Amino acid sequence: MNKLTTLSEFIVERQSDFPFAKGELSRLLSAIRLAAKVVNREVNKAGLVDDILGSAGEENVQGEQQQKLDVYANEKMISALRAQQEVCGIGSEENEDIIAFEQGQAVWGKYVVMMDPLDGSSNIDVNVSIGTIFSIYRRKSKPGTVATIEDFLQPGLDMVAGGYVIYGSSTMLVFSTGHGVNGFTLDTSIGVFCLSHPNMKIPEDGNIYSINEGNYKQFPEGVKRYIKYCQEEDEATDRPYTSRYIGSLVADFHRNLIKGGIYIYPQTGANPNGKLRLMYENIPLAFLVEQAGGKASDGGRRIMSIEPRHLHQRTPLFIGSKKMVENAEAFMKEYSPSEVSTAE
Ligand code: AHM
Ligand code: MG
Repeated sequence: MNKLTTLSEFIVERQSDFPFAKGELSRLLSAIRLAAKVVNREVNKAGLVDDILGSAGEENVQGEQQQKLDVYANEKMISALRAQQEVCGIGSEENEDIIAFEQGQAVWGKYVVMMDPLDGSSNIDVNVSIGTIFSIYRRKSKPGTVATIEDFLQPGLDMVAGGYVIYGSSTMLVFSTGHGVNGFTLDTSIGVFCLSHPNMKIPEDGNIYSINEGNYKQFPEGVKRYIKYCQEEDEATDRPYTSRYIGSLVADFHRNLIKGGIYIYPQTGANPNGKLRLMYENIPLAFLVEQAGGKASDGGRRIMSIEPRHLHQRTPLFIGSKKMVENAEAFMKEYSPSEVSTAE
C-alpha cells in the first residue's frame, strides 16, 4: 500500500510555503478542517434528521431564505476559528456585518477569514453536493485592536490562503497557500483528510460549459453568442461542448477544475452585477483556478485585482480553463463592449 499523506503531515512538511510565523497556518487550517468534519457529519445525516433539513424561517442579508444547515455551518466555522485565536475577525455570507472578536487573545490574531459557510444550500434537501468556501488575509490594522472593515476589503492579490470543502459523493478539502493547489479526501472511517489530488492543474482547454441557461434571455449578447458557439458542431474544436450545471458553485467549479471547462455567472436583468459574491465566492475560487493554471474574470477584469468596495459585493464570474475563459471574454468584448469593464 502506498503511504498516505494526511493533511496534518502535509501542513508540517509545507510550513515554509506560508510566509508568516510558524504554526499559524496549521492552526488556521485545523480550525477549518475541524469545522468541515462537523458540517460534513450533519450534511450526511440531513436526510434522516428533521430539524436539520429545510428552512430556518429567516432571511439572510442577501434576502435569501437561510437553510438550517447554513446557520449551523456558520456557527461551527465561527466557533472553531474563534477558538484557534489566530483570527481577529470573520466576514460571512450569513452575517451582514463583519464579526470582529473583541475579547481574549483573538484581538491579537493576525488574520481575517472570509467565508461562505454553506454554498449551494438550496440543494441540501435534494441530496446534491454543497460546499464551504473560505479565504484568509493578513489583517491591516494593528494586532491588539478590534478588526475593522478595511481588514477585509482587500483584493484577491493580497490573499494568503484559500480554498473550499466539497460535501459530495466524498468530502474533499481543496486549498492553496499560493504554491499550487492540493486536494485532500476525507477518509470517514478514520476521520482524517488524506492527500488524494496533489498539485492539481486545470486543463488549458476543455469541452464543458456551465451556466444557468434558464436566464438566457437576460444574458448580455456576448454570453448569448458564446453559448451558441459552444453548441455549434465543429470536430476540430471538439464542439458541441457538453453542458453541465449543478447549481452548486463549488461542485460545478470542482468538476471543471478536474475535467476542464468554463463556469459563467454573468450579469442578468435580475442581477446586473451577477449573483455571486466577490469576497467569499469569486475571489477564493479565482485564487485556486489561477494557482491551477486557469483563469477568472468578470468578463473583462481579472477577479484577483478588483479592489473590493463592500463585503457583500457581487460581480459576474467567468472561470475555468484558460483558453475557454479567454474565448468567452473575446465574445464579450466583441458583442457586449459596454458591459465589459476594464477599470480596476
Ligand atoms: P448561495 O450562496 O445562496 O447558495 O447561492 C450561490 C449559488 C451557487 O452555488 C450557484 O452556482 C448559484 O447560486 C446558482 O444560482 P442560480 O440558481 O441562479 O443558477
Ligand atoms: Mg454562496
